[in-house]
Amino acid sequence: MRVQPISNFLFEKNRAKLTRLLPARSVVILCANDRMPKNGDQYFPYRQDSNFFYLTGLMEPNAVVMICPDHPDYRLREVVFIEKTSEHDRTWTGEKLSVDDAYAISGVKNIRWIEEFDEIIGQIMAHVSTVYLTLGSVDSLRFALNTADFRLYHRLVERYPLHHYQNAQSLLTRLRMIKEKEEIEQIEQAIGITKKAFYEIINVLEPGIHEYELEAAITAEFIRNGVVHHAFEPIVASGRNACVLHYTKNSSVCNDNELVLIDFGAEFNNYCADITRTLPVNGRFSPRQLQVYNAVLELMQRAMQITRKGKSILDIQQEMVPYVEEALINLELLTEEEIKEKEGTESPAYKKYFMHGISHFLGLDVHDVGGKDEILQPGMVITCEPAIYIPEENLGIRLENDLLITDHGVVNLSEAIPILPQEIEALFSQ
Ligand SMILES: [Mn+2]
Repeated sequence: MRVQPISNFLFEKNRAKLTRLLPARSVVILCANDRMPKNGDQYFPYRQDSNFFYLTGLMEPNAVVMICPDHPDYRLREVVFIEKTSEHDRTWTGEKLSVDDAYAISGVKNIRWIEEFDEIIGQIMAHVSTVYLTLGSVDSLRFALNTADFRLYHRLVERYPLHHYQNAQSLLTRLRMIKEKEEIEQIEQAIGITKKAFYEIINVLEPGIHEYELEAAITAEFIRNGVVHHAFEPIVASGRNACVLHYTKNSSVCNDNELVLIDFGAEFNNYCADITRTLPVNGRFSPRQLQVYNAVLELMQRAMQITRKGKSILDIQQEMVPYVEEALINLELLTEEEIKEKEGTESPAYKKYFMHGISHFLGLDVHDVGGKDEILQPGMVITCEPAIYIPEENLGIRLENDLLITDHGVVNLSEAIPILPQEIEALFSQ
C-alpha cells in the first residue's frame, strides 16, 4: 500500500445513500473498469471506474458490485465479485485481492468469485423488476470501447429481456456531488502533495529549463509521496504556449522574461487536486506581467467572494462578466465600444481573452459529475479558475484554486499554495 487507504465506513455510507434512492424490487449492478490495452502485450496504468470505486473502494479490474436492498435472502443484498488468483498469476503478477482484503476494503460481507456471477444473477433477477446499470460516462468512448458495463447490459438484456433497465448514473451523480468528510480529506491530501510539487518547481525553475523538466520535478515529488497518477496530464506552458488551453506537449524551453503556466494535480486514493499557478521564469514579474497577474488575482478574489450555496456555476460565471470586462478595459485590451458592440451575442468581446468556464466540479474525476446549472450546496467541491490570455503579448495567466462550498461562503482548500505575486517573488529570492 503506497498510501493510507480510505476507511470502508465511507463506502458503506455511500451504498446506504444509494439504497435510499432505489425503488422496491430493484438492483444496482456496476462493473470495475477493464484494463486498457496500450500496444503489443502492454496495458495503460490501471485506473478504477469512479462510480465503482465510490461504492466499493476496490482498485481491481474484473470485479462487479451488486446491491439489491430488499432481496429476501439477506446475503444477496450486497455482493462483490472478484477474480481468483491463478497459478499463472502467482508466478507472473502476484497474488490478487483475497476475500478477506476485499471485505476489509469495501465493507461488503458477501465476497464471491466472478465465475459465480451467472448463477447468482438468476436469484437476483427472479426477485427484481428494475435493473440499474451505468454504461460509462463518455458516450463516444462507450461504443468504441465496449466497456464491461456495456457488455453486462447486453448479456442481461438477452437473458432477461422483460426487465426494466434504468441508468444508475443520475442517482450516482446526485450522491457524488456532495462530498463526505472522508472524501474532502482525500482531496486535501491530493492538494497537500500538489503543494509539495509546487515548491519543487520553485526550486528548479530558471531561464533555459525545459517545460518537461518541470513536469519531471512534479512527477518525482508525486511518486515520492506514494501518488500513482497525476489527476490529469499536467500542463507546463511557458510564454505563448500558455494561450493553448490544453497544451500538454511540455516540450519548449522556458525563456527569461516569460511566464510559465502550470496546471497540475495529484490523485490521492482516486481523488483529484486541480491547481494552476503562473510563475515568472526568472523569478521576477515585469511591470506588464504584474499588471495582468494582479487583474487575474482580483478576478479570483471576486469569484471566491460571490461563490456560495444557492447559486449555480453558470450564475457565478454570469455575475463575473462585468468584472472581467472591466479588467480587460483597464489592461487596454478592449474598449467599451467593442464590448457594447458584441453584448448579448454568442461571442461577447471578453471571450477573446477569457474563453473558458470559471469553475467545474472536482472529486473522483477531475471534471467531476455535476452540471454547470446545478445549485451549489454545502459539501460540494469546485475549482475556481479565472484567466486572461493575450497571445499577441506571448502571455497567458490562469490561477486555479479548489473550493469547498459551506454554509457560509467557501473554504479555499488550496490556501496554502502561494498565489500573491510578492509571496512568489520572495520564494525565488530565498
Ligand atoms: Mn480545472
